[in-house]
Amino acid sequence: MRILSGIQPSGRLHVGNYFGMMEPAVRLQDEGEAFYFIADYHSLTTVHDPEELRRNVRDVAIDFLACGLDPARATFFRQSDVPEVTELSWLLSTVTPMGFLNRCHSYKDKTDRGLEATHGLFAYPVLMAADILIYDSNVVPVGEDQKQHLEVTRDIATKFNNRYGEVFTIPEPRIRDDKAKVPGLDGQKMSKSYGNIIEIFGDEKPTRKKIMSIVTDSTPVEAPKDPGGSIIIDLYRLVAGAGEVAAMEAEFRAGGVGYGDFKKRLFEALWEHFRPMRERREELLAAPDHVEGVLRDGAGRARAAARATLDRARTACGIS
Ligand code: AQP
Repeated sequence: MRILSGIQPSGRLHVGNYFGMMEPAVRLQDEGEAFYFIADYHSLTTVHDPEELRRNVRDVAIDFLACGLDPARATFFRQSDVPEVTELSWLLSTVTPMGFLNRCHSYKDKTDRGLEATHGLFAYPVLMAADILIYDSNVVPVGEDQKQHLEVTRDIATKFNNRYGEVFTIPEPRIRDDKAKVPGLDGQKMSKSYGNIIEIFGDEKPTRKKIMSIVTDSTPVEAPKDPGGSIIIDLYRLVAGAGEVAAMEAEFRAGGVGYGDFKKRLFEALWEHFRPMRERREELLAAPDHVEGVLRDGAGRARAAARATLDRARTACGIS
């Protein structure tokens, strides 16, 4: 089984990225042949400062390795080290009806939020389809927000196969039931562009401050509180055991404890959860050559796999 997933170097990684994609990706390393990449071509739609992009790529590499990506088991690489993917993206674009892209809500969401309406942003799902199909991927672990793009990938692959023969494997999304849409500080999906993120590797004081700023209602300390739909409980569930969550829910219902105390407990649990990863990250920060070597090795392996699929696609459509 081939597993594929990518992450954009468009800023600091957050708790939503971790539980939606990185943690399942790390777990899947043991179940098949995993290919994980840093989507730097994609992030050009939002990051326009070359120095910032280079820094983000390095940070994402270190952070993903710190979170458990094992380069001995998974192929880890920069998207742009496999330029074959851009050629495949063009081949796929020639079978992609405009309707497939017009129905993607992420383009509209992003342009509504002020992002420039470029062709790259509009055609993003085609490059994403190439990313997935070029590695003959069977399974793609992603958060809920990527579900529609996965459907587009499947539709594009089917279109190409119908026109030119069975060239591509049709991939399946792997979306977690419980952690596919991690809420941010304001209750919307945790997202860099909403300014509501908790960084995985933020410093202690600002992280604590952010958690203390989680939006709650104004129920007084002594009054019972509704645990259903509480952002605090939803985040606590990611890092606490079932017993601890049940205990916090019971305290919500009983009253007598303020939101501030629950937030402190949430901070402690989150901080502890990421402690071993923070320690590993410190080691990686001191070994930039090792990290660069991991990406270089990964690119070599990824490129060989990509070349084989691209050649198959070229031959199928008459480009030799
Ligand atoms: N809140 C989330 N809950 C669960 N999964 C999430 N992912 C992102 N946010 C959540 C998943 O993380 C993976 C990598 O995401 P990306 O690099 O494509 O970035 P993104 O989805 O664009 O993340 P942001 O923060 O929401 O960025 P902006 O604001 O730029 O759009 C994906 O699998 C994604 O599902």
